[in-house]
Amino acid sequence: MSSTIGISPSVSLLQGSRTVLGACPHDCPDTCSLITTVENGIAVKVAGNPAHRPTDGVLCTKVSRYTERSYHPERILQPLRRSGTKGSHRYEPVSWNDALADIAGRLQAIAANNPEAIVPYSYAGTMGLVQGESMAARFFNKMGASLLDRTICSSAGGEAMAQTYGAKVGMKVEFFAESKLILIWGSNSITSNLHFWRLAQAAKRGGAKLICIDPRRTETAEKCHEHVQLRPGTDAALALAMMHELVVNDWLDHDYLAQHTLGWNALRERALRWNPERAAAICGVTAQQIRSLARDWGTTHPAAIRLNYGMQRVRGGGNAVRAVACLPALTGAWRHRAGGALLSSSGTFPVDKAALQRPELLAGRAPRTINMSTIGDDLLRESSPAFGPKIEALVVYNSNPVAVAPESSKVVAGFARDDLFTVVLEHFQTDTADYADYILPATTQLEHWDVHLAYGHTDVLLNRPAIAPLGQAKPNTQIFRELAQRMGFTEPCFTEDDESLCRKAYGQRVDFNLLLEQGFATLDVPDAPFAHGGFPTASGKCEFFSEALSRQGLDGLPDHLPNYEEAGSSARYPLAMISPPARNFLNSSFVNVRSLRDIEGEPLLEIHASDAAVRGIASGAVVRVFNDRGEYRCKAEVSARARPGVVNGLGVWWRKFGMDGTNVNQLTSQKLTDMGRGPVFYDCLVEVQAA
Ligand SMILES: Nc1nc2c(c(=O)[nH]1)N[C@H]1C(S)=C(S)[C@@H](COP(=O)(O)OP(=O)(O)OC[C@H]3O[C@@H](n4cnc5c(=O)[nH]c(N)nc54)[C@H](O)[C@@H]3O)O[C@H]1N2
Ligand SMILES: Nc1nc2c(c(=O)[nH]1)N[C@H]1C(S)=C(S)[C@@H](COP(=O)(O)OP(=O)(O)OC[C@H]3O[C@@H](n4cnc5c(=O)[nH]c(N)nc54)[C@H](O)[C@@H]3O)O[C@H]1N2
Ligand code: SF4
Ligand SMILES: [Mo]
Repeated sequence: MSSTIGISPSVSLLQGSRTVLGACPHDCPDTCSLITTVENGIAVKVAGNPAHRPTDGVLCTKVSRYTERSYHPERILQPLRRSGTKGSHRYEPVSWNDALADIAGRLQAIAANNPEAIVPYSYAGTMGLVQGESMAARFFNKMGASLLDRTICSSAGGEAMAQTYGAKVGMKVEFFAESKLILIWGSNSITSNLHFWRLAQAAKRGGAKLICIDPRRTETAEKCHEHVQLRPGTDAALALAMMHELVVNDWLDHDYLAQHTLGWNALRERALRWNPERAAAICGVTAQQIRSLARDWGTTHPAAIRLNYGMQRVRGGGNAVRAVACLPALTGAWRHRAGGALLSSSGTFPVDKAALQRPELLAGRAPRTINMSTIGDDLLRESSPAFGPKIEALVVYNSNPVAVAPESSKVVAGFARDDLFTVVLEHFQTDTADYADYILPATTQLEHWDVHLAYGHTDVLLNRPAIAPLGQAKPNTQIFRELAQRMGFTEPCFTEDDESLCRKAYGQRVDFNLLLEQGFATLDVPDAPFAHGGFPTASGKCEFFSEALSRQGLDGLPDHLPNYEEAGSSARYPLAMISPPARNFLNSSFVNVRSLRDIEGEPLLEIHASDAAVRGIASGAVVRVFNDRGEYRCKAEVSARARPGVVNGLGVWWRKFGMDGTNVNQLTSQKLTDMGRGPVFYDCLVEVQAA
């Protein structure tokens, strides 16, 4: 290999082209290792790295077309200043100098009065630790701006994991390939966790049974041996009834329970109240299905659960994840390396957040926290002692809240406020950029440094820039560096460069030379992490009973909490709507990539034949989907993917590409989950009419 610094010189010499090792930046569990081929300074191809085991040389359709996104003719390549009313899409080019000077001046004026009136808004448009919360966090910490509670995706499940296992940790993903039973629970792996699906296929070839637990008959559900098509928001009831069966049939690992769990007696008592008939009535499946599922779980070894975030986007989402996460301990599944459960592996990564974010820049201040999931309401709030100052400025990066945040009518009204100063760092003129005072051109992953963790495997990845920044684009870090300078922030940490930030992220805990050489480094994690207990909880045990939850006044044991908007509870809005990801988009990213949008066609609502028939809706008809929060037009597809009483509105389209300039979040609510303060996108009642 010699000193290839992640670039292959042999290729470079022979063909005038070179390859550069990178990492997929998108919010996907798989965090693939990328090989970008560059010819004459232009990236011509992005491929999966065959040397990286989790990637296995394969990328999803979206990222194999990455050059189409990076060189998109509509990339924003110079700073833009608004020249029309908000939302009117009228912008004029402006120099970096003028843009930064004006932005710094505006922020300084607000900060002089109260810096908490300034709010950063960001999520995982890139999961990079450097282009995410490093220089940006330093900048907002120094200013004393409001903090952002980054809840929009996984905080209910994350909190549930923390209160059960102690952190977001679980099985090593590669060993799913050796399991004999896999429950794919609240996850459409083929769409959103493709590399896990390849492992599940390997297990299947080895004789494993695959069972999918999902209200939608997804492409994943179709390819499993069984599909338990429950109602949304009923997973805890199902898990408790499984426990009931494990107890009455004594499919328990008594030794594991005694040594490595906390609260078994109490959980056992609770489970005994959940016979399969009771759960069946709630879940909308048969008691026989539940008995069979429990028998499979209780009698097959090794057995594993791949749960994903789909189940936690409802009121009781945290409880649901906790209930499911308990199951492997009942049967001692953790004893085998191919047994246990995995929601997210991100808690395994020893990231030195403080080195990246420098919380000491807060200098003793404790700014208020804004929850990103209620940005609609919060942008419309006046100053008050409880809330703090009215929000006067928003700086958005790595996120598209106008499209992805719940209850869009409020979000749009908030972003449209004339007295709000909004800066958006973006690649494209997204729905959110439409409301910006300034749009600043950001680099893509092909153009900047970054270092990554993953939530679906346990390898650290390094991303090297493959090409120079396009146009006048700058990395997020550089934009915040230059803003910091104009704000007069003189600490040396505001001049640290990206490569140095990449090194800081893991410090000595990961071999940076190895990252430079091969693009990834595998963390040292035991094959069967909890075979002998040792959970990272205070007790060291799997906590069925959580003292911490109990102290917060919550139930210390997992339980079924009905949805806020429970199916059958409203005559006006009788249908439950879920809005899971579309296969060729990644949240709202890629919606503007023509070839991918063409595959998705139009915004779609899947509806069961019986629900369509009573409403006179034919497949292909344009429908109005509505509730008290709003209305959304899309195309109906009468489809066996929908169960009776549940419609599937596939997400997350850019509003401006929708039929009437809206998307599915027109209908979702800003209520929050039982734990983790997360959004409840899939806890949503609607009615549907032919338009
Ligand atoms: N192609 C593609 N890949 C993606 C994404 C994308 O948008 N597109 N999004 C990425 C992101 S941000 C994330 S967080 C991850 C994971 O994203 P997730 O939101 O977990 O997405 P899915 O894997 O599609 O799993 C959701 C599944 O849960 C089902 N579901 C809905 N409600 C319930 C319920 O109450 N109970 C149960 N059991 N199932 C339910 C849905 O029908 C769907 O099939 O995927 C990432 N990968
Ligand atoms: N109804 C409904 N709504 C949902 C969901 C759902 O299932 N249903 N899923 C939810 C989930 S799980 C999530 S995670 C959120 C996701 O919501 P977001 O985190 O907002 O994700 P994206 O929609 O992908 O938007 C990310 C934006 O970041 C930009 N970006 C990417 N890289 C960079 C960079 O390096 N610099 C800068 N400045 N910008 C960059 C991209 O161009 C893109 O516009 O959506 C949530 N919304
Ligand atoms: S989106 Fe996921 S599957 Fe696709 S390349 Fe990125 S990490 Fe891999
Ligand atoms: Mo997400």
